[in-house]
Amino acid sequence: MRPTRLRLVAFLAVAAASLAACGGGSSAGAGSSSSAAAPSESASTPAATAGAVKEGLKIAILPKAINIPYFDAAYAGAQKACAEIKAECEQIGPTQATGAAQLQFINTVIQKKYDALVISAADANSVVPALKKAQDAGVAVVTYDADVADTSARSVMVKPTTPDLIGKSQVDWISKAIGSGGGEIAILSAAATAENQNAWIKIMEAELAANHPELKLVDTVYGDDDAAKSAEKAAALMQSHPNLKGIISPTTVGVAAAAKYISGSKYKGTVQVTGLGLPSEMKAYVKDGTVKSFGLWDPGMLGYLGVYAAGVKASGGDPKAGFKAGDKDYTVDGDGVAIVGPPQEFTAENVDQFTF
Ligand code: RAM
Repeated sequence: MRPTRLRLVAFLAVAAASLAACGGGSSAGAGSSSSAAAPSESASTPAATAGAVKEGLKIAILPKAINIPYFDAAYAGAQKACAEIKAECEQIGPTQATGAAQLQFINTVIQKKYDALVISAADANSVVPALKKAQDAGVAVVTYDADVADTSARSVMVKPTTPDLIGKSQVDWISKAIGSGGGEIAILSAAATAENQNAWIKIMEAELAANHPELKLVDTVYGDDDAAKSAEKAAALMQSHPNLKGIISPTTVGVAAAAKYISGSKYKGTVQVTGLGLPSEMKAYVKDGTVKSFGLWDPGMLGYLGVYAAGVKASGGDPKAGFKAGDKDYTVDGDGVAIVGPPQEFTAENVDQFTF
């Protein structure tokens, strides 16, 4: 994705509109028309859009882990949606981003008889039986951010944008940052069990092989969405690959940790860092020159749409037929996936314009 003035203007326009829809706060909305990835938001009402949402629903939001600003931003969007549909919303979750740690929270949702669960799966496989148990107990299950491997374990999945665009954009950003000389690069991911990062890595590998002979992917390591572990992995990459020219980190925790480490090291200026980060966490590193550009979408919209889809399901409707969130209708594809909109590229010039 090339940063164009047009794209930024379009993004900001929709962000302003979504901000109004999300009621302000710390969330601006992502989602603009793009030839690369049309968001599934639609101006006209799809014929099959699912109907009304009951009031008074009890909805649990379960991120991969709590204490991650990305998921707090997603929860802010969820809370806004809960206020609009008059639901009782609560974010619950472990401090470590693992499927095993999420299991006890899924069980709590069943025991406490929540009407709906909106979950970002830390492990695409291991949470599936518990989610099916939740569905059998009458809990409406929707995934956001990171999906499960067995799609029958959830109703709708709310994805930020297409994996293809997210993967290719990150390769584009590292390629621009390193320049035509190319060199060795590595990926610093989140958990090896996460569906979202794994899908993006697969696309990055294919894109590198097909279109970037100047870049050589020499390693992929996992920081498990833990800041300290991610920083250690970034440092270890430099030891194992002294000629490394760049790190792509497709996780907000990982990219901030890698940028912080490189920024304070002798590698600043020779090792480029990019990936998926929050403007609020990354602005220091684009301003000090460690990072030339990075990207993301508005996490708030994931929580916002996730709650609406869950609300429809918990009210007896089928969000797979399309659903309304705020004043917009969203279409859902054959895999049950709703897409928010394209990613935004952030640079030193525009990073201050974003509030998440
Ligand atoms: C981290 C999480 C999340 C991912 C973002 C980009 O916060 O791993 O799942 O979508 O990064």
